[in-house]
Amino acid sequence: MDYEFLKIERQGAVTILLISAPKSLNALNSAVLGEMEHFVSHLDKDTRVLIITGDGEKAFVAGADIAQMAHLDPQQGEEFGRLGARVFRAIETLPIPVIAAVNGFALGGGCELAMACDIRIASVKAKFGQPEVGLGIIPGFSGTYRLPKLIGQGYAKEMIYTGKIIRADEALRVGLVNAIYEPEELMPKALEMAQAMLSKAPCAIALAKQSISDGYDLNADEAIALENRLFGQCFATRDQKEGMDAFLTKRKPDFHGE
Ligand code: CO8
Repeated sequence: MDYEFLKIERQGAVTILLISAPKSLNALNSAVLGEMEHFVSHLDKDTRVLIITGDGEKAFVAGADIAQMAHLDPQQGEEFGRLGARVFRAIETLPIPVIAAVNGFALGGGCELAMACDIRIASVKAKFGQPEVGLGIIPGFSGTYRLPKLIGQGYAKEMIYTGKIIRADEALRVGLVNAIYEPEELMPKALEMAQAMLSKAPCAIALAKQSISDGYDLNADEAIALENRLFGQCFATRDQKEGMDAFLTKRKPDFHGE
């Protein structure tokens, strides 16, 4: 499918998804979200790491599209929120690592998109925030759920109640991003991280992701039981046989994600 608002680049087993709606700083309307939903559900099986970034120098994603939201009624608002939440959840539950390379404004739905990714790295020029209350709405693409989990309730509530916009160094300090880089270094660093993941066993990464993500909301006994079960599943994979044989025979493993 040809996309109007998405650009897709391939670098080996790494796919780079650029959100590209330049007239509105890559704001997410239902057309952009619809394309994202299609892209995620048709992501080819050869992709082993997905990097999401914003097209252009200024914005990752400047939020949900305010012009589209302005005239929604309560039911339409709920439906729009559901659409975004569904797309972001599909990204979050992909069985591969997803890295957000936050190149500029990540506001509202943009910050929420970054939070649905496994890992966030950012340009020093990036800015983050949940400014929704200034528009008379609340974060609607799962931000009230994910932000407190990532940075704790106290600071999440401060950000959401004040709508304040924080700089990249503050996002790093509070743990919203893993690292910040000069703008020109952002994509090379994202690709470097992706390469490190590509050298490891895809099955193991997928199971680790499932254990971390699904285990997070369980109690300790349930989370540990889940890990036990997924750990056991590793031994049903060829990747495990290959990884351990390679170690014992002192050679580099050749993983196939099987
Ligand atoms: N929606 C629609 N258009 C946008 C958005 C947006 N979120 N952000 C920017 N634009 C447009 C501007 O209107 C402008 O268009 P035009 O050139 O036609 O006037 C163009 O992009 C460029 O923007 P600016 O001229 O404003 O650029 P500045 O450099 O002056 O400012 C900012 C950049 C600070 C990013 C500014 O554009 C801004 O504040 N944008 C809005 C940020 C925001 O409030 N985002 C949160 C939106 S709400 C949200 O995301 C809720 C998610 C959950 C939804 C649940 C559904 C029910």
